[in-house]
Amino acid sequence: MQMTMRWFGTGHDSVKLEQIRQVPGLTGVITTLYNTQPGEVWTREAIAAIKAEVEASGLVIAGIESVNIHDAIKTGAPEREKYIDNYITTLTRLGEAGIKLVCYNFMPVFDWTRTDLARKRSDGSTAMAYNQKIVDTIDPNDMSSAIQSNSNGYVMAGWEPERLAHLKELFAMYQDVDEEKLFENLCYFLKRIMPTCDKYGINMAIHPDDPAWSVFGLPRIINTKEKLLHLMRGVDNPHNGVTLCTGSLGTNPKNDIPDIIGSLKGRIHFAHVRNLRYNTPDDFEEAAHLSTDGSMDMYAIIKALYDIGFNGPIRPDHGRAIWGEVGMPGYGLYDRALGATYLNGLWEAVEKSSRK
Ligand code: DNO
Repeated sequence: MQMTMRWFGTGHDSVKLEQIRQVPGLTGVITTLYNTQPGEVWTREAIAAIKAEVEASGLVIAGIESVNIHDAIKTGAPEREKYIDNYITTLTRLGEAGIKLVCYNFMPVFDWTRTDLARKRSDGSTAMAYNQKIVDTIDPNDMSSAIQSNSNGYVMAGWEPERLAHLKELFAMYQDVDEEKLFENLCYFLKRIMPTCDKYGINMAIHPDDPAWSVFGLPRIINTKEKLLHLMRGVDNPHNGVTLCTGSLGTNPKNDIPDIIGSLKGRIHFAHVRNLRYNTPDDFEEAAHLSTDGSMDMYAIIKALYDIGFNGPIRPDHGRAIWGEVGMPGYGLYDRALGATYLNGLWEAVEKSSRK
């Protein structure tokens, strides 16, 4: 595996490449062109510029998170052809630049959802949290503005104000899209882009729904082992793969993550590894990466990845805000650096004990 950290780009992130470079064992970043909108073609110049900036710091771009998918593709609207062509052009340019991993999601309207970006924990840190009872009563517009105004001045990935200013229209677009239709549209999109992925060796890695169930009545299709395998079979090409996100799949305690990993050999192209704590069936909060701080067995997760021969990029995921750091919620340096170090330690232990 290759240990990496997400970096949003100069001007969009409180963390600097030089700081990331000093985290032991960290060799790459996962980034994006944060100023682009879903559906837009990425320019060769912008790709070359961010690549040069990352490489000048001694790191590499290990993958893109995300090249976002336009809602016309998700809803199967007639304009999807144009947007799929644009996506193919972006993939071609990334492939030409030697970038071979693209993380994306197929969640309607919202990407990940949290009801609290800074819930106080007993150790004085703050972490992001989710409460279903709040989601059941809140207006989606209010949630969107709460996220935007509580993010310490950063634009949270997936909550871009330009797109969410049109929430009403977005919801209307999905009126006739059920889970089956959404799945068909996803397969249609993947089948159209696979020849380009084959040509450049690009691994597409779908990010699971977060949380792993439908919110605000919108369909969601990537949240259990069965659904992941259904998609792997639906477009049976090794470049159609998964971002194994423990914090997303793990929101549903019925998802056995080591078992899911074992069932996806050869199709996990990227791993987001973090822990969370279930408080009640309706409520969870993000924990430190350490197994005993949350509800997941991180050793079993790393061992399962090792056992299937996972060799792609891995990154610590959302961290708590600790030691007074103020950054984008979930994406400060300190707790993610602790997370990377812990995951590296688990990996070394699993690797050495498996060799015997
Ligand atoms: C949240 C992230 C997601 C993820 C996208 C991938 O912090 O895990 O926003 O990047 O779903 O497209």
